[in-house]
Amino acid sequence: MLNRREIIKLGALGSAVLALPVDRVLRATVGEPTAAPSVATPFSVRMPIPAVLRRTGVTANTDHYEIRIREVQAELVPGLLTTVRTYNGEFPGPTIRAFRGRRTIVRQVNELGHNVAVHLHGGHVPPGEDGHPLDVIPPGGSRTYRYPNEQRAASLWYHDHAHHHEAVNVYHGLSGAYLLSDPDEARLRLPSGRYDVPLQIRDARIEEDGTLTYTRASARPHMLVNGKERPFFPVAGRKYRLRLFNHSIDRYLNLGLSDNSEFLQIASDGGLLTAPVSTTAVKISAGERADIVVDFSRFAPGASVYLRNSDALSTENADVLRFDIGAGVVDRSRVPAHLADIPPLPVATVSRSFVLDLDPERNMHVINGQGYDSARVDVSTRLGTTEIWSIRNAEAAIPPPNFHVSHNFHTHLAQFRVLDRDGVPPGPAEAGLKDTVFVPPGSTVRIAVTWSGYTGQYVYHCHQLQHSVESMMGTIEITP
Ligand SMILES: [Cu+2]
Repeated sequence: MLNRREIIKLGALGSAVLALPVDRVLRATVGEPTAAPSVATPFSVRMPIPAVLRRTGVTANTDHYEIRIREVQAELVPGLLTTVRTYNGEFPGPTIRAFRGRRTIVRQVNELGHNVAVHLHGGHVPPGEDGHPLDVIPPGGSRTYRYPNEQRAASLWYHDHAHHHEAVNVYHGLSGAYLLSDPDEARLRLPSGRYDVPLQIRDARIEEDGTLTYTRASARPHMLVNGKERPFFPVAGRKYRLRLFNHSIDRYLNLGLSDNSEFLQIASDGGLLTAPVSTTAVKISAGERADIVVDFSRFAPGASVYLRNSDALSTENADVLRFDIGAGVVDRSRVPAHLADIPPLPVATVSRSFVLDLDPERNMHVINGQGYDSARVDVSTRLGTTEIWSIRNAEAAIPPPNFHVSHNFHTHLAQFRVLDRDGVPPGPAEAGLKDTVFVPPGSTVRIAVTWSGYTGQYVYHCHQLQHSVESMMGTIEITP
């Protein structure tokens, strides 16, 4: 069920509109968007760091939390109020800090007028705790999710996943960071505490009256970092761990520093890489994460450098965040040459193919010719099986950025390994544990995935969320 504003925005075509790609729908119903609203003086507001959620209870091995999912007005742009959907009134949601070996229990209360489901993206959790698209919290209801936190340290995130609502809900604010740490990572003495900062980056279209408009990617010029339009962030002249999250509903980001200088990538979706990778850019599609370490001591105090998206659309702002460098401070953190061991890949015994394509008759994004049907099991496997999945984007090889024909691929439950892209093994930054992988038009990505830990049904899907809304999603059932 859409709210009134969404129905108006989508041209009052009713629920059938949900089956159509948003770009086509919006072109047909509201025409080409007008020029980008000029709402913001860039870099005029300080970037907030979302508060760490306070526990409501604690036992020997468990941390308890409660979150109320509700609509509030937030100041994404100075002087404008925007109606957003939030976890606990915060945009983005509060950061949940979790620790391997301690359970996290979160009671989620739905105070919105439509269904929600909370998915822990990247989490290795039982099926009943996964926030399955049809396992929803109705309006006025509540649900308690239990996360075992038995996986390695990683920058996970939580976001809405209620089927047909996920794209609009995430776009309107239902996402937050879930930072899982462990003793192996703590021992490394990476930058920590106030020098370990999540940067939750996403696009938006904010009208001159503050309205956040759900529209196609090319009409969303505004870039938010931790809920503010192009903010600035004062940093000390030392090393920072920056956890980059792409919380956009569909665009990818190609992030680097405006002086094109090198930094270190230390982690991907599923946690630390084996070794730091020196690079000038990290590319993350919707839902992916990359942790980087930037040493600001090489800049003079008083200097500034921007975090720049070098694949920005022409309609969009490329510089998303300005770092203002302050005085140098004592820095005892380090980035060791060896970060973590990645478990060896078990021998794969099953191979499967997934073709991501547009069904021209139904004008829907589909996998292997079929749209999502919760009553159908698309893949059945035995617990503990390692499989090679070949994922092909059959759309014509139109070079990105084109968010209509780009896809990516996200598996629930499992962290996988990328084997190759069009036959070429991945670079070191993509050789760690992943839960989401970019699949550009015309390309094939092969992954190896082990289905371990839990039996039951999970989904896999394109994380360009309007595509999963349209039904680019399937069900895997893991049997004993
Ligand atoms: Cu897609």
